[in-house]
Parts: sequence; structure tokens; C-alpha cells
Amino acid sequence: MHHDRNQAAAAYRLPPLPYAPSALVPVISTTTLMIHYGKHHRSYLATLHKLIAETEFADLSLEDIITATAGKPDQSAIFNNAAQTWNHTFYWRSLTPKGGGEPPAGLRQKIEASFESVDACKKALANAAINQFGSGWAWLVFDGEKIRAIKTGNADVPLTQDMRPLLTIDVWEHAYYLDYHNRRADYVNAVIDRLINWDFAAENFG
Ligand code: MN3
Repeated sequence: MHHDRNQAAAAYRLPPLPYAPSALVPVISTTTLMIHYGKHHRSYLATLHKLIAETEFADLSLEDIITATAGKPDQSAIFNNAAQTWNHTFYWRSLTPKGGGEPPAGLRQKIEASFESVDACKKALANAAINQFGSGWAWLVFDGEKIRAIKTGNADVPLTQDMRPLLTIDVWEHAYYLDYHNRRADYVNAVIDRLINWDFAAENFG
């Protein structure tokens, strides 16, 4: 590898999982986590490397690749693999073994101003996740004024819509099918009740 690529290349290494693969049991099984992280996430990153080698994107940060390729049909393979790489890193951090419960005070105030209550916010996030048709993601985002619950299809990420992601839930079938089969709502509700990382969301809210 050429020396001036080192900095960009570092950004594309698979970040370590922030916990052991068994840490989210019983909500997410060790097998699901090992395949999801070790195969799916790794494969998006490996494909991205192949696609951008020797291109104008080779030295860009992941976020810059996503922004530069969003909405361009001839760059959709690069966009999809860059966004899926980013989304999964963000998803691992959106979960934590002793998660769920209530958000910290600063974030809670903003949630109550945006949704009336923390429970209403959790319901809106669950509805976004359950109602996403096909593969995609549910997100809490800050749009500059309010916190909102939104959904995106396939690899799409709110970064390209000028919204700041606070946390995400992966609703691709590979995220839950081994553990929950077709019961996506059970996966989503268990994640929100027991794994969601409100401290991470508060950190992103700033
Ligand atoms: Mn996934």
C-alpha cells in the first residue's frame, strides 16, 4: 500500500465490535451477531475496497464517499457498500448490553419537546422499524429543530438528507431472522426495551 493512502485506509478498517459477540444475548444471539458483524459487515467493507481501488474515491473518508455518490445511479454500488459499512458501525454503537431504560436528562428534555414523552418517542421508533417495507433501517435523527423517528430503505442513511443520526436499528432480515424468524416487531421491541444505547444518542445529539 502506498504511504499516502495510509490515513484513508485506516478509516476503512473494520472497527472492533464494542462488546463481546455474546454480550447481547438473549435479545440477539451470538450466532446472529457473529454472522452479522463477521460476514455481512465485513463483506460490505471488502466490496467497497475493491470498488474504490484506483478511483477518485480511494483517498476519501467514508462519509465523503457516501455524500459524493448519493443519488448517482452510476455510483450506486459504491454508495451502497460505503453506506452499509457506515450504517453497521453506527448500529453496533447504538446497542449496549445493559441498554434500554431512559435517556439522560438533556436528551430526555429534547425528546419530550419533540414527541411529548419518551414512551411516544419509543413507539415512533418502533413503528418506523416495523413499518419499513423490506430491507432498511429505523433512525432517531435531529433535523436541526426536532428529534424525529424515520426509516430508510436498503442502504440509505440520513447523512445525505442533512439530518444528524442519533441512533439506528437494522431491520434487514439478516439482523433478526435466525432469532425471531418473521417476528420483526418482537426483535424491534426487545432492542428498544433492553439494548438501545441512549448515552450514544445523547453523545450524538451533543
Ligand atoms: Mn445488517
